[in-house]
Amino acid sequence: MFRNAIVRIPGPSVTEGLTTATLGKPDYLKALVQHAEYTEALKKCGLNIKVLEKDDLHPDSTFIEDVALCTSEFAVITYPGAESRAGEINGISDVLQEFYCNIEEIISPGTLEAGDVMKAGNHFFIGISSRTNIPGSEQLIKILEKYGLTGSTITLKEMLHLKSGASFLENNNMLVSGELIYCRDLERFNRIIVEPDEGYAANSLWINGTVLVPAGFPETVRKIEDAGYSTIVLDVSEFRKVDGGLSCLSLRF
Ligand code: CIR
Repeated sequence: MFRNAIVRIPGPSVTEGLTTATLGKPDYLKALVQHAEYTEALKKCGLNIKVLEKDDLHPDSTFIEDVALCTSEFAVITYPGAESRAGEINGISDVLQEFYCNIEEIISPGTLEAGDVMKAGNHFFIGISSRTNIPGSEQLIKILEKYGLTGSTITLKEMLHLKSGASFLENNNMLVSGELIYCRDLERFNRIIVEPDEGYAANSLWINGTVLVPAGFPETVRKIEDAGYSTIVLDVSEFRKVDGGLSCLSLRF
């Protein structure tokens, strides 16, 4: 169960966030409204929310998931692989100290963005991507092992982050899409396949028994509900324009 979440309000520069999408620029005011609705949904799921002020120097800073891995016992400050995102970690340590005694960090030459880290029980899958490298993954696995946990890597060819294409929904259920559908390492889970035309919805978010799903993907909502979950559908269209999904918008622990 999660108790807390940390979110960061997007700044106007979110319109300049890194992207591979061709959906146009985000509308800032709409992004603010969608962010507020997202935060409300987390509250509805029972989480206490810490809201961080905008960091307009860093266009992608609202995607706070990438700069830290938060577990029940410890947190890890990451080392973002995207150069423009490196400065986002400044100040994160102070925030995490309010919640954690044990704070670890990834250091250069390791790079790691926590959008590439998917927890499934006591095991953590780490995507090797354009943002997360082998040294970063090795550092994280060592940290995990120090706390009695395990980690392993999955090499990505197409996805931005591992969780762009897979989401663990607890109870051994996992949403998978695209290149991850036939991934051997994920075969032991009950895989719920997200069809190509709904691929964005593979980044859905389990919070204490409820699954947040992006708006516009009815087939995936149906599959998640058929698996026994209640869902909350949220419009995150403005974040999608800069490759952001539901998980990226918060740290949960
Ligand atoms: C980026 O490219 O870094 C941001 N525009 C989107 C980050 C998405 N984060 C995530 O999937 N965890």
